[in-house]
Amino acid sequence: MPVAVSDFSKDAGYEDAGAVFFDADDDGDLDLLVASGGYSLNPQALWLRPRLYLNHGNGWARDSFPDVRINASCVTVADLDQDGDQDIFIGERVTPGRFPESSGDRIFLNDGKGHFSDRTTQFLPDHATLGMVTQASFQDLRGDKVPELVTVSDWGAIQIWEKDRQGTFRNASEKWGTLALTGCWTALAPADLDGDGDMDFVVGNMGTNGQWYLTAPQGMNLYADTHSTVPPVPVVALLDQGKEYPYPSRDELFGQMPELKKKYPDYIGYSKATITDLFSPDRIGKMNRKEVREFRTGVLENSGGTFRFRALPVQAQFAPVYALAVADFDGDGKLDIMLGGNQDKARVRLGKSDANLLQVFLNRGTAGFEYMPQALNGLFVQGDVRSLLVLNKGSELAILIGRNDLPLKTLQIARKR
Ligand SMILES: [Ca+2]
Ligand SMILES: [Ca+2]
Ligand SMILES: [Ca+2]
Ligand SMILES: [Ca+2]
Repeated sequence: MPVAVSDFSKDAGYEDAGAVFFDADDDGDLDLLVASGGYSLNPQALWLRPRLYLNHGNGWARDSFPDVRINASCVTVADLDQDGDQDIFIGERVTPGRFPESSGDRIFLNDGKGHFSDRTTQFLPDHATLGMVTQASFQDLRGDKVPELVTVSDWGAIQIWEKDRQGTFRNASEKWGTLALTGCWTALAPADLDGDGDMDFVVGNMGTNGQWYLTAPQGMNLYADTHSTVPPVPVVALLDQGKEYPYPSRDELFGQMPELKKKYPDYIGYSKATITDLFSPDRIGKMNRKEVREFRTGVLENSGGTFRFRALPVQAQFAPVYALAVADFDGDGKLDIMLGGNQDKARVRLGKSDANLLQVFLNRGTAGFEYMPQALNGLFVQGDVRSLLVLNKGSELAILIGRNDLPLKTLQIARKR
């Protein structure tokens, strides 16, 4: 079947951040929604518009979609109003130019024919508290056929949102035990990992092989004045024995906040300064504060209404994870985990991460996940992996690997029996 690509080609200039195939117009074929991003763009830029492409059998054509601008990170669909058609959630990574601010997440309802309307204020009025969303998934965690919204975020918690009686999504993270799981979460993959019938998740994080963790394994906070119109200056504070020390050097910070120069005329004074020395309680109280207490990539195990976090083995923590895949790689009937990641373009002081050549962790049941040595898994995939997709082909698995600025790579894995 020939597929016309003209509308796709026309839109090739977008920086796509998330996409999903689903039957938007209920005609039995899959349509495509694509959301894009761009941190340095004007928040009203046309490049931040999500696009709906309808499948017309012999080709694809861009169709109408609400005219919104989102610096998107992810797109996911589910029937949110139980009327039989698929509705949409688009997560926003961060407001363009205003890290760590983010409030652009949206919910769109389907009228059954592929016409969508922005219903965020009705279904998700508290969406600004989702934080800097990186991935989202709708899953029925309570077994009542009504999906819950699960999100992970950068500098924030793993969040679970349940619908209340009025049909509005409300934050239920405390009940589910994920409120304190703050991290620089990058990836989320739902799967029933222990085979007990309920949904568990793999969650990707920055790992423990970075300068931040090595300096401050207890965690860190992030402060920024986001209430004014000037671009915020985010300040990372590293925790040490209950005190918070600014991560930026004196020159780095004072380059952005010259008013502090008078207070700390020399380096020695600055080296002992804590966040509460730098900023008044009044100013701190008004700041947007975020935190990270968990650096590790791991598994969220669903145990009847609460989630328990279990970190994956130390090898999983060698590099930041940006892509997850779950499949039975060794053919023993239990779901295993593949991790991809790395970060080549990092700030000089933080250094680049390239320790992940694609890793496999085999499911050993109650014994947890076991690292499969690189020499045995046969994988040697370099680069910044940003997406992993596993296609089941009987006795073989095909793995599609999306990397930054590199061509798509495909691997075939023959499952051992
Ligand atoms: Ca369709
Ligand atoms: Ca619906
Ligand atoms: Ca389970
Ligand atoms: Ca397995």
